[in-house]
Amino acid sequence: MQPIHVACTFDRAMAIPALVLAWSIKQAMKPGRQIVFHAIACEDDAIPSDAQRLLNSEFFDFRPVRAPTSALFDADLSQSIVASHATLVRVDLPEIIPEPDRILYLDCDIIVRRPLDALFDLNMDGRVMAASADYLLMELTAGSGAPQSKFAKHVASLVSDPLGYFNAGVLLIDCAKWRGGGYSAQLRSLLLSPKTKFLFADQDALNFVFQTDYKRLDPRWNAFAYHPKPIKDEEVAAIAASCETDPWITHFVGGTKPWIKHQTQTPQHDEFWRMAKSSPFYEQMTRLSDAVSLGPIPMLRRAASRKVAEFLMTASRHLYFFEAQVRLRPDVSRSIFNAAENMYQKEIN
Ligand SMILES: [Mn+2]
Repeated sequence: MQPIHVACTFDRAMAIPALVLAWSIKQAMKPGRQIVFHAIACEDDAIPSDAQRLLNSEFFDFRPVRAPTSALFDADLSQSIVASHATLVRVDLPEIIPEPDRILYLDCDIIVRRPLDALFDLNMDGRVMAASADYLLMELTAGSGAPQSKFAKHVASLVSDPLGYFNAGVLLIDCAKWRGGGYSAQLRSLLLSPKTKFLFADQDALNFVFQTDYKRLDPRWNAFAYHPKPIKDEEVAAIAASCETDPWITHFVGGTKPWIKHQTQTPQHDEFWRMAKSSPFYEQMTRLSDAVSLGPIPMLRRAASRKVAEFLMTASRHLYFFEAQVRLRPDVSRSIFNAAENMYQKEIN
């Protein structure tokens, strides 16, 4: 049986979370199946020198890889809410790691809670890649009468079916088909000279290229740690509930990184810290957390303005219904909603 090949890409800021991710995979796996974890670093000294010794075992092979120089590091990210170039390296994975038939790409803001065999061995129905649809976007675009968010509009401009827009934090790649289709080169050139605004950098580029032509994963393979409440759309509410009670892979999306204290708390934070604590990287993780978190006063200020933004979003929804009732054009609610959304994005990123 071929080994399970997992890869993640990161810079210094995400190296320790990547090691906790590797540790979580090791804890979740049943002995017997070989795991190769390709840790692709964008700086020479990003990975602590003892990581390999601390992680390797009979069934677990931690392989540090230095990302090759790439034109992607010159991509202009000023239009994007993604700050780091390290994430872009994922589009080059099948070229950087030549040997496997399949690669499971995972973001570094993830912990794995299930053996990965069922995901890695999945029947991909001949598709180049598999991913999970962004179910929170379904809530934003569902016909609930809420003012359409900037994010939902952005996605509608990018793909023909917004409900098929996928989150690229968990990607299963058929390497032969990927290489045969020349996708790395295609995505690189899109990212270097975008034809449209890529708010989410390579995730947008991937969606732009594949549209709905991918194998859909069970959402529990990419369960978001945070769900806004209440969720109006019934289908989305059911997905969110299943992700909250039994996430197979937990993804700390957006501003919910457990090691950044001023970001949003989630029900999965405790489990993240239990995992970090059981790993050999706990001290490094707490040091990282202290270094990147705001002190108590700015933290309170942030929490307060997050509440204001959330209040404005809710208020704009009610105003929208009122405007619809009296047949006004829903411009006031929309501008309040957009202002609140901008404010919120600033707070959580
Ligand atoms: Mn992520």
